[in-house]
Amino acid sequence: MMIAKRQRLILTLALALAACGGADRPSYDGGLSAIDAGPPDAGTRDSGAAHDAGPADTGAAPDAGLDTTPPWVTSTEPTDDAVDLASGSRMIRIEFSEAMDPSVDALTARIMGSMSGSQITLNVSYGLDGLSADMIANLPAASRVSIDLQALRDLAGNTIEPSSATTDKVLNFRTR
Ligand SMILES: [Ca+2]
Ligand SMILES: [Ca+2]
Repeated sequence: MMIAKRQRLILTLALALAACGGADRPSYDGGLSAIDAGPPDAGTRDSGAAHDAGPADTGAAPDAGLDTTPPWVTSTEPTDDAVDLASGSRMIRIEFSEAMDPSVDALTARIMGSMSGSQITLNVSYGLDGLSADMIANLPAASRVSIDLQALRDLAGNTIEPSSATTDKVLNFRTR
């Protein structure tokens, strides 16, 4: 009687353990022989981490998948639509919601007014964290300047979306 009861208990434990070890068990990483502790997902396996919805990689860390969130501009200096700015050499700074692709290293400024219709190329220099971009522009007097920001993109290649800092994705200002 006691033995039969014990066997039933063992069987129940074995069934419970089998139910625990399903698709959620961490798997070995093919690249670095480390256990991938990340949650499994519906993505495609690659040669790196086992549970990975993103592009092929060789890292051991689980991959959160492709970044499809567009970055946006959080602030600019000067602010969009600023007027009455001093002419001459000036630092322009743009700050972003996430790190940006530093390979986009030039923007075009269109200038209307005293130098009507001219364009200048601005060399873009990013902060170490990629969250800010600086450029120096030599601004003519009595001009309207517009810098199109649509070439900028995050590290996954998403272009910027409108934000309160730049509703039209173009930084505009005027010099006196
Ligand atoms: Ca993004
Ligand atoms: Ca604007």
